[in-house]
Amino acid sequence: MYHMCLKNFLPLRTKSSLNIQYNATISMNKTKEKTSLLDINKVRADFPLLKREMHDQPIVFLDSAASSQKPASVIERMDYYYKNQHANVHRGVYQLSQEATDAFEEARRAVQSFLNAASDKEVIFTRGTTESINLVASSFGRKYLKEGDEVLISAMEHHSNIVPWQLICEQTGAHLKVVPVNDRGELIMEDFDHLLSERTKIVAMVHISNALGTINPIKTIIDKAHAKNIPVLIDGAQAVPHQKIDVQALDVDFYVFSAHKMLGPTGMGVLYGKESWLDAMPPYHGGGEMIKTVTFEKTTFNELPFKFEAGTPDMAAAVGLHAAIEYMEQIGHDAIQAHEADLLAYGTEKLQAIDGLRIIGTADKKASVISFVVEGTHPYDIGAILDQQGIAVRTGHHCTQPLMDRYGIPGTVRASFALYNTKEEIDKLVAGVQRALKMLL
Ligand code: C6P
Repeated sequence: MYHMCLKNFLPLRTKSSLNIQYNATISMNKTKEKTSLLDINKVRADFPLLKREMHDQPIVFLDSAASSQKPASVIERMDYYYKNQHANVHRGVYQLSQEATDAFEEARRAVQSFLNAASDKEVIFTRGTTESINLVASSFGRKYLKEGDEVLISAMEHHSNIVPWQLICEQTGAHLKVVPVNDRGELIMEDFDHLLSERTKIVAMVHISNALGTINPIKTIIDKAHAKNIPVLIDGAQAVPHQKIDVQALDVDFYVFSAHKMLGPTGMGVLYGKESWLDAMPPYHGGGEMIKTVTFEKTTFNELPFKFEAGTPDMAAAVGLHAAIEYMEQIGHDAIQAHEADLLAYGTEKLQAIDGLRIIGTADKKASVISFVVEGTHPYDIGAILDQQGIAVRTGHHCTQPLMDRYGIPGTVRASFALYNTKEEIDKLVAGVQRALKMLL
């Protein structure tokens, strides 16, 4: 499976012969019993950054939807990689390169298992959700889109799931169609049904909205699209940190996410794609690693997944993502989900009790994101005053400008909760907002 020339030289090597001993934290974690309840003090102790102070107060980090903090096991794993395992992958005949390659490919298999993908060929490493979507839009679009075809997205998409499709539509003459959302921030499924037509060549929808927290009915969307032989891409950037994803049970064609929102490193993302689609699609970037043979007349391409991984990949980030997966699985998806649901219910109750505060996004099914506006104030001012109290929230349009236009607002204040947040932190947020409103109104 590795680079052609390597195959001829390397002896088969078992994992145990690598004798990797980096991970005191990870192996300790592996032996711990999985518990259904999350031990919040232990979890917090795993995240070095949470010990920081901000403006002379313990930091209250409520911006994990933008990027989560990292447990020590992820940081240490990457440190170990650079100190002990680094060499370029798939290229060297020497032992160190093979060790780096093994660590990198083990990370791919960890992602395969994390998503329950049928094969590791279906796991493409990218720089993040944005690059994964650009890859599909460009590669799928160049092959399958033509004048008059349609790409179906929704009104709650992140710019990353709008702009790449606009670019390919401009090049091919295809059109972008948009499923609207209701006042609560839910997709209007009757409109989805009407917009899904024989002209639709691909559906691209967000699993969980970063701005509203809405959890979309993606299984229904996939089934309805498949009933008309239309493939579906799901933007899972905000879903993987919060819930178990099973790409085979979903029968999804493409599922994309970023490592940095799920406790892993920045600059690393995943494109899951069904092998049949990835096989049929042309390469995205050209360069080293993605080729089989090159002459000035013609290039033939490498097999999956390497066909889509041009150039030297980010090996340290891949092993960091592997460590993040191990950490999340050790805590357990059920425990993470239960903890975050508790925080969401608590935060919603407390925040909506504040006079004049309006939550944007009140869907029945929500993840741990609370976006809000307060009559007579600008989100930026609230965010800046919260920052002075050591509370980090995101303010603005959250890269969903069309969605903000839909609600007639310039942006929101967004608090997003992760497995390491507490109700005490939500109390601080509520007190902080009240203090801000006293100053602003
Ligand atoms: N949303 C937020 O604060 P990248 O930047 O490629 O890792 O992820 C892009 C992206 C795509 N889809 C969704 C649903 C997202 O939430 C994001 C990133 C961050 O909400 C930064 S804008």
